[in-house]
Amino acid sequence: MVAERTYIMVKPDGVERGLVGEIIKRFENKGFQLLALQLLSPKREILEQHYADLKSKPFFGGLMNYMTSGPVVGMVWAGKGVVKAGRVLLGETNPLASLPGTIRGDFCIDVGRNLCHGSDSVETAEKEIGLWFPNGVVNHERVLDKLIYE
Ligand code: DAT
Ligand code: MG
Repeated sequence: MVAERTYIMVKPDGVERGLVGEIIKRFENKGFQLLALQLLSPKREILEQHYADLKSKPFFGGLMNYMTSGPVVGMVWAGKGVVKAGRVLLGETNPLASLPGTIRGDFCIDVGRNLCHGSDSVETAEKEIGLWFPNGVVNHERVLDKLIYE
């Protein structure tokens, strides 16, 4: 029923700190639908593609070291406006600028340890979903949708 999808990833610090369930819970509570979920230790190559637009940034090396420091949990969430709303749930890139009530606002401090990733546009989301889930995701019409959408 709802076509919009986003790629949400719990970064190594979030996995290590045991915040996977907390982050999933916020997307579930909102009413978004989980379409895919994986725990994996990402290779540099996939991260270089994922963060291709940041390659020239001075923090790129640090970002690569951080993102390869442990396993990540990647997810695909679907729902009306999920790309933008997903980023609202995550908070600002800089956790100190994130309001309480957001994931980054509630659980972290440094931009280089900001716990989670969320796609920044519908186009980017589809690219990221293709990159991280090359075998596709489930396509399931939820019974619950009748209670979430009018
Ligand atoms: P976002 O993750 O909010 O989409 P982004 O795509 O601009 O932000 O950057 C990707 C990640 O790179 C971000 O989550 C953390 C890191 N990063 C961004 N800006 C940074 C900076 N100024 N210093 C250190 N790390 C930074
Ligand atoms: Mg980004």
